[in-house]
Amino acid sequence: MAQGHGEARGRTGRWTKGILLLGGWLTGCAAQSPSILAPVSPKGRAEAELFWFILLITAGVFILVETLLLYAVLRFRARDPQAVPPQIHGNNALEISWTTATAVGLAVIFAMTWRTMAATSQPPADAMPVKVIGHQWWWEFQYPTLGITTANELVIPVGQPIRAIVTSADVIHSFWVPQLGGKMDAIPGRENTLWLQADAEGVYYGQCAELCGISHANMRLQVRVVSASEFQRWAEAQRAPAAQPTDPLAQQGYQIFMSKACVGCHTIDGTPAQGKVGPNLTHVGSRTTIAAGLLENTPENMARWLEDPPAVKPGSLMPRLGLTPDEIQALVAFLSSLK
Ligand code: HEC
Ligand SMILES: [Cu+2]
Repeated sequence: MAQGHGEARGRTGRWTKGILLLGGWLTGCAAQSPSILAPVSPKGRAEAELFWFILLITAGVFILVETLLLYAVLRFRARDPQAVPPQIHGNNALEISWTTATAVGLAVIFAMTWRTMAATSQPPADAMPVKVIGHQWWWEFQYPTLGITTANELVIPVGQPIRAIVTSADVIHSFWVPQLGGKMDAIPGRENTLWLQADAEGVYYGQCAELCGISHANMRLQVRVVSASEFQRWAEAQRAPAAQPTDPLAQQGYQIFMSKACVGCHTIDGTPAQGKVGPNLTHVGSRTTIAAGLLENTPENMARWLEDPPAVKPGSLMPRLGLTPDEIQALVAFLSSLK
């Protein structure tokens, strides 16, 4: 008796623990990771609401159908295996009513989806344009009205609607920042529009969402949402040409940069380097990460990257350039000075 009681308690305990774990996991997902269920934009909110609405309808249908099914199975089960049940055709009234109910349910879902799409597919007219260009395996951001080009970290003012014009320089990518709303394909030769707008300051993580080659999973991005005044300061700093290196090591790094293949692939505004293959490095020192969110932007990581990019990011289109440790040290000093 006592033993049976303990066993039952053990079982309830396991169930409780299981439910708590599941609940914790679900809320954890919603609260911390970049989840579509923790939206911080008008578009993301509309989409999340649609999701919950459809989930509610479909969960209701599921529970109703499963309950009726269980009821029928139990209530009408064969008690005598030999007996042949009555052979009936069916019930026209029932069949017509559940077909109609299903059609009405689907029509409601269709109408709600249509409404959400219509409300979110275009940004407001006063939106600030930003060109989002997918590259294997990094993101380029151009602000045509501000004359700024940067990479992998999109900085926007809080509350400001953005018209993201999404395209690609090579293969098909997909721009996705879950908390700011749905994905948008980045297709070469085509410009797709996406409404971005963030209600709260903070950093929102994104990721390429279309398999685009070997380092697809290493094609991350951040949207850094800042106050209007901070954005103003950031934009002014970004618009300025590159800082002149002052300390001797950084000056040496500048010379190395300008004499190597770097100039063929990278632009540094205000210098002869005007390459367009890789990220614009004019203010690379102001970014918090390098290599599309793979590495924190520290001197050690910059050195690691310059030594052997494909070892950090498989398939990297920046090749290993055979730099000596001294050259790397000087280049790191120069690049870190480009705030
Ligand atoms: C063949 C073209 C090419 C050459 C040459 C090249 N790079 Fe790159 N570089 C790239 C590409 C492409 C990326 C983006 C890699 C990625 O994130 O997938 C990159 C990324 C970088 C980054 C990281 C930037 C960021 O914001 O993530 C730095 C720093 C950099 N290169 C410096 C250099 C230096 C210094 C040289 C010369 C020694 C050089 N590169 C030569 C193509 C090139
Ligand atoms: Cu991609």
